[in-house]
Amino acid sequence: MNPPCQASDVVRAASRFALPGEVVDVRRHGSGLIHDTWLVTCSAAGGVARFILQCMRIDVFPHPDRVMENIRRVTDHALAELKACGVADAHRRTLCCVPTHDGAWLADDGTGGCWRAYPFIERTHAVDMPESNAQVREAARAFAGFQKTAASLGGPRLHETIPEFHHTPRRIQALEDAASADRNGRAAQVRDELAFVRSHAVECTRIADLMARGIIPERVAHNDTKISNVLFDDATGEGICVVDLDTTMPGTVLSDFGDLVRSAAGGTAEDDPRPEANRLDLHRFTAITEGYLSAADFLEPSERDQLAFSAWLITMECGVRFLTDFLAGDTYFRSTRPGQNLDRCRSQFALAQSIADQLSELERIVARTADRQANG
Ligand code: GN1
Ligand code: MG
Repeated sequence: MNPPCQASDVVRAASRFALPGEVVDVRRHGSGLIHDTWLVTCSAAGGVARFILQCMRIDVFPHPDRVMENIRRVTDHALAELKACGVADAHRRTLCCVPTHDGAWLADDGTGGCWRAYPFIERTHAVDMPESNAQVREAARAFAGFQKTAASLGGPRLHETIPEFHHTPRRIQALEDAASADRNGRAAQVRDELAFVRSHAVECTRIADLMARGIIPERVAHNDTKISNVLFDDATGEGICVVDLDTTMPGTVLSDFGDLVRSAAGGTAEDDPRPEANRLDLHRFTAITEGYLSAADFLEPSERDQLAFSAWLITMECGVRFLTDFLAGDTYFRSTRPGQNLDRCRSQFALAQSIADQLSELERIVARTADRQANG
């Protein structure tokens, strides 16, 4: 993990990008667990202009140039589609990259830091915890819209910036490896969590198997659809832009639906130390399903049938990843207190259990919503 950046590093990095005027303010931004993200305010003709600058984690994304190539292709395509449809505020509805003075998309700061810049989309906000059913419906619609646009991207297959990112069986294998190595002497503390994973290891192969057999199609997916990765318009509440595109790459759209349920339909923050409080809210799940299906008209029946299951799977997988990082010594997910990754893991496993307990009802909600939408 890179050491956290200082404000002076951000100002130095900002000087490399084609930003207007002088930097007048820099401050940390957002709640991401990977990159170091800053909001940079510059003086500009007639006022100020704001930008997001990010120092990327090279240990997580070893080929940042490929990440940027994917993002450039996907966002250029989205902007062209929006313009072709005559959308007036097209620049507020997709991320756009800001080049460096010499026309590159990344700036290496000479001390191992690798930076990129985006215009900040004004008059929008993001949330870590959803505030209403209407808001999660909007988030789901926005992610489905993003998938739909990405589906018409021409050209070669996007780079796999993190191979097998949502291959759950491989994630379980990595957990088993970390448990056997037990480099930090923590395995004894997590016997119950390891037993929980082992008791579900067979079900965790389902989507990987269906993809290997060609029953679930490979599509461009966002792959990191936490609710905090949607920007909502301040005035209308509409989910207008999807951000955090580093993992946009080939995968299954089921991961996106599942991860939105995980992050927006449970009862608590991801790291809440009271795991039992993280229970699936059926109203939130219904709203996500309605929003998602209203825009995801490309889905095949084989995908629709696995939507509810995929919410369970991605929640398990995320818990597995937090547990792996706890065993490995908290080197992947940024944490601010000891035991935070274990709390995150326990909270995910509690939510997964709550989803499993209600799975038949969730499947009925998906089927009913699809029928209603098909019959107008
Ligand atoms: C990470 O960067 P951020 O916070 O959006 C992680 C996701 C996890 C998420 C859990 C590249 O996302 O896969 O679901 O934390 N991103 C990467 O909060 O590993
Ligand atoms: Mg992310």
